[in-house]
Amino acid sequence: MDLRTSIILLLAGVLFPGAAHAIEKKPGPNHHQLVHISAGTHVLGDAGHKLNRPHSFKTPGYFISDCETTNAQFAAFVAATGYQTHAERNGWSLVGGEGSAEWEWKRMDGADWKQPFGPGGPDATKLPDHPVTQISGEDARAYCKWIGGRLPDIDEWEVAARAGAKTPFPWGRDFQPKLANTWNGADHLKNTREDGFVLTSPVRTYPPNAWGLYDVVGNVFEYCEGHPSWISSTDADRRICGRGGSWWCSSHCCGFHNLLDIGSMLKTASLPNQGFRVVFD
Ligand SMILES: [Ca+2]
Ligand SMILES: [Ca+2]
Repeated sequence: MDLRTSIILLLAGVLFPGAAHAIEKKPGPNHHQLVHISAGTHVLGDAGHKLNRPHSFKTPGYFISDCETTNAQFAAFVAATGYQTHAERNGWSLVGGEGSAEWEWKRMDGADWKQPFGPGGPDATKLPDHPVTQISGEDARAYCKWIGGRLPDIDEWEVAARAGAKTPFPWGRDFQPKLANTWNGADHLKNTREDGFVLTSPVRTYPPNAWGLYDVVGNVFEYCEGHPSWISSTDADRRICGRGGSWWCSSHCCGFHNLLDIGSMLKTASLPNQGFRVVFD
């Protein structure tokens, strides 16, 4: 890769007191903007969290995309390779949204990454800066392989998403509905639109974390490699983890829109709230 280094000085201290520092970003392939995560040992998890116990993680360092992979980026992959996603090969996928019961996902014929909610719904080709969705974990891996990267490990994701924070959210201990794209409202029958979006939002809409990563909480769940110890070896073979929650998550349903929770789903399944970001060594 021919990567030119640029320095972006982000006044992160305005949003995250005490966190102001120079953030090094460099352009990667296919218009990715990469944040360098330095070598070091990090303490992750939380003593009060059942699924993500305190543990230390040592890394030699890596680069990670500053935002979720977009429809435009995925379209370039498809144009170059002719790749067909799981949902395209199946001819259907699962959809949900406003007007649904809690946890309700319905089969929709014709739903795929280009039409994440099926024919007549939003057209992803007209939303180039929204995160790509309706791609399976294996589809995401195929994109990463094409571009010379890989998915982040669950701990690599947490190091980058926390950016030094010890709290459940990049901005502190309490959820702030206007700082991330999640589900606003008491249920999925009605969205109160407090954060401005019912479904996905353009990447980089909300303030970044202290290291310049956007949408680590909300917008789309992000596929990660590796599994916590509580996932059985059988499940680990057929499932893939996801982190950070999504536009679909609220405190009443899902609730994984934070820096600590770790979800998982079948690695061949696709959803309209599931995406990924890329890591480069
Ligand atoms: Ca929202
Ligand atoms: Ca996200």
